[in-house]
Amino acid sequence: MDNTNLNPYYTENWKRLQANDPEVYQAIIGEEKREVEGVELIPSENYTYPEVLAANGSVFTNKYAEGYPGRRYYGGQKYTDKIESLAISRAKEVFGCEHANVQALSGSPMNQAVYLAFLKPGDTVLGMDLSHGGHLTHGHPVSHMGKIFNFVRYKTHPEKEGWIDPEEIMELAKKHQPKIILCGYTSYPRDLDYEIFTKAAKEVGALTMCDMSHYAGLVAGGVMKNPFDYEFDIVTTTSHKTLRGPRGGLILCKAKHAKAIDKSVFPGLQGGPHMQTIASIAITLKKAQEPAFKEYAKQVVKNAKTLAQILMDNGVKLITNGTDNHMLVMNTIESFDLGGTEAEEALDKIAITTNKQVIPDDPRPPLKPSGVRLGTPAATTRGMKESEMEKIALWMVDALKHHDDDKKLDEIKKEVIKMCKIFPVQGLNA
Ligand code: DSN
Repeated sequence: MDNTNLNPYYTENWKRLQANDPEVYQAIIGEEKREVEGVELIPSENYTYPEVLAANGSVFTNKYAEGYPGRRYYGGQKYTDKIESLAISRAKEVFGCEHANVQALSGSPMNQAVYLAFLKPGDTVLGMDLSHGGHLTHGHPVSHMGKIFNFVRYKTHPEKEGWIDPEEIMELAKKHQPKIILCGYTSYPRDLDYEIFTKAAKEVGALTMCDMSHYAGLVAGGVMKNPFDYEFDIVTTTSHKTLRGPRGGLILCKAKHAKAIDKSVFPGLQGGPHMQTIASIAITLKKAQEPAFKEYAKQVVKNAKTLAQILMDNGVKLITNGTDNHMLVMNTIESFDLGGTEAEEALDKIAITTNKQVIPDDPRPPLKPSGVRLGTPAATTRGMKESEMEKIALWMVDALKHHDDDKKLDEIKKEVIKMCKIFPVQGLNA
């Protein structure tokens, strides 16, 4: 096929959007400017590849493809089959697993599909408590999954510097006899000892499941442990965090679980897969195999460790006193006598975007928690390294100490914006 006409066509589409719906167009341009102007430190966010932006806005949006490659309920699947098969084989190569389902619409349906594949209502799952690092879909009582299934929660332990306690996992497993033992997290700054979970699962005959959404890119880049090296049954991950892909979900598993997982995703839970996302996932997984991605993953961790060290040198209290991954959880009450919401707002004022975060057993409510969560994937994507992390840490400490001083915050913001100009984001306009 001759692709030479594609570019003018897509440029023309942007012009049409600008002319026909200027409100939406301006919001997109505004968001692009916001993302480039300041430092993005939300650990679950990243700048995706320009190739992914192209594929995500492509004609695959038009196509229904219910079913799986070679077994669809609609005609016209020559190209959808090609890209879904590519995404599946690349996922298996990147993560060393026997089966991959790439159709989950995002993180929540991805985890729901796993529970619904293997559990009956009322069955027990052992997962991490949300304030200690778990996710809503790991069975928080407000989630539908938390109502349908019986989630028992393990915690982290202050007397062990905030780490998971292996004995607690084994005790809870023996006591509650879960069908699934789940690990993985959204706000725990450490790598996991997967044997803790596989041993407990073996003892009680449970399946092992890991939600590595936050750090899948670091697993792909070889800087964090891969749960499949520990014989995990099922591993889930979103594709848009450290992996840098589109907003989607992957369910990876042993071959013996393939049928149950595929049936659970479709027709069990979802209808037509988002083929534009699947095309983008295929692109992302090709990139994840390039040597540059290994360098990226290494730098994400180096940057997080540097950010953590400079913050701690300046009196900041971090959960577990450091990080092994891309993420830091700062106790802002203890460090600055400032709630997480107020800290997030002060950092917004200096063009550093973070998110307020509950800390383990937080006495404060989720919208007014005691901490802030930080991460280095996006800043690393735009080329920032240790020396920029040092500057960012010192600006943050200064801003949080002087959070009431708008003039001071404005001065820092100018410095932040000046630094960001040196690090353009590939494919985005400044
Ligand atoms: N909302 C994501 C995060 O920020 O960690 C998890 O789904």
